[in-house]
Amino acid sequence: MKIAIISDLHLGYARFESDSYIQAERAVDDASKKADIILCAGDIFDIKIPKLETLKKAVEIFNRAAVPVYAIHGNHERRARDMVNPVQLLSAGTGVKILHGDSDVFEKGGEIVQILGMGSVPEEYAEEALKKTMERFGKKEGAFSILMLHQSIRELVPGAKDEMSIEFLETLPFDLIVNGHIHETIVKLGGKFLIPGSTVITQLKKEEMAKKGYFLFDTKERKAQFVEIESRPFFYEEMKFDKATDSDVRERIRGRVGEIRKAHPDCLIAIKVDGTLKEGLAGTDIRLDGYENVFIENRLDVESLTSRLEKIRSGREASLSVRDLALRELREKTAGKITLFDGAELFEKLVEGADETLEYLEKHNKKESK
Ligand SMILES: [Mn+2]
Repeated sequence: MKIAIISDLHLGYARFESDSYIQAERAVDDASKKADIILCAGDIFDIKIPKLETLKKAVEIFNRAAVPVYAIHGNHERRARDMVNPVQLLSAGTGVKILHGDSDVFEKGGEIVQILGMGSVPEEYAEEALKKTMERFGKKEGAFSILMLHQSIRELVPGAKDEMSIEFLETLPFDLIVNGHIHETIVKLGGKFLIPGSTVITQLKKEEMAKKGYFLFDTKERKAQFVEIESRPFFYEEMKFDKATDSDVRERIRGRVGEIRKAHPDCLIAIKVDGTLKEGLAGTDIRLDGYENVFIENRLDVESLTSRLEKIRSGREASLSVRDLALRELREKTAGKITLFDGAELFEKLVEGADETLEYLEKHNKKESK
């Protein structure tokens, strides 16, 4: 039997809304031609309460599926126990079957597969919830058993602690475990644990340059094949600058965007700009807007921001007040630039009052003209 595993369609994802529909439709259409059943591992919708237009699109896409579809809800669709989530609504309007804490059996040509699903639960309860679900699960003799989840995985997500672990999953009595949530394509446990990744770009991260698609698992061969779907090309670039000006940055971006666009006119581009700017320029001074489908992460000037924070910290250690810190900063900034008066002194006089300020300036003016 052939089983298609699709995940994280994120229908209605606002930034790339039409991509979310088109690419999900391609995955479901293609899978329904090649597979006997389709498993949808959560985050079919991008938000808990989608627009009616998104729901309509979802119904249209899943009504085209020529084979049974089994789904669970993801964290993007998870709602309180007595509330309706959008996957339930989709299920009511199509043939999609929901398997939250529940299993179902599908039989074809004498071969039986049994699928147990558990929709997204808070990560810290995931292993417990799955153990409870397993207690209720009546495993069918002779069936090829599949577990479908939508959870984060300790070994795969940096900084994860309380998440479900692959080590734990390995101990479970399933022939295949499929998972959503993680938007990258991942294969573990010698091909027994599969994460197809999302069908649409959502994070604009370097890893998302990888092709989008779904898994097609063959129960006879016990092997999965990743089936690519046509998706909008995505490029991730990093640019490093050293004492750059506004136009240095903008020209380099324009040049590179032009190059990429020549071969891929409608692609998405993410650029991380990093490094230092010419003295006096702050990262926020650089105008980086005005490009369509180019997403720029501006990390310019971070060094000086770090050193500024360092200054505040060392000032705090010397137990200077915020006012003293500001005055010290002002004195340093104006040093050598203003000769007529001392910047910090003038500030103090301004705080005292207009008369005091004028008196101060007059005094210094006389000194200067001498
Ligand atoms: Mn997701």
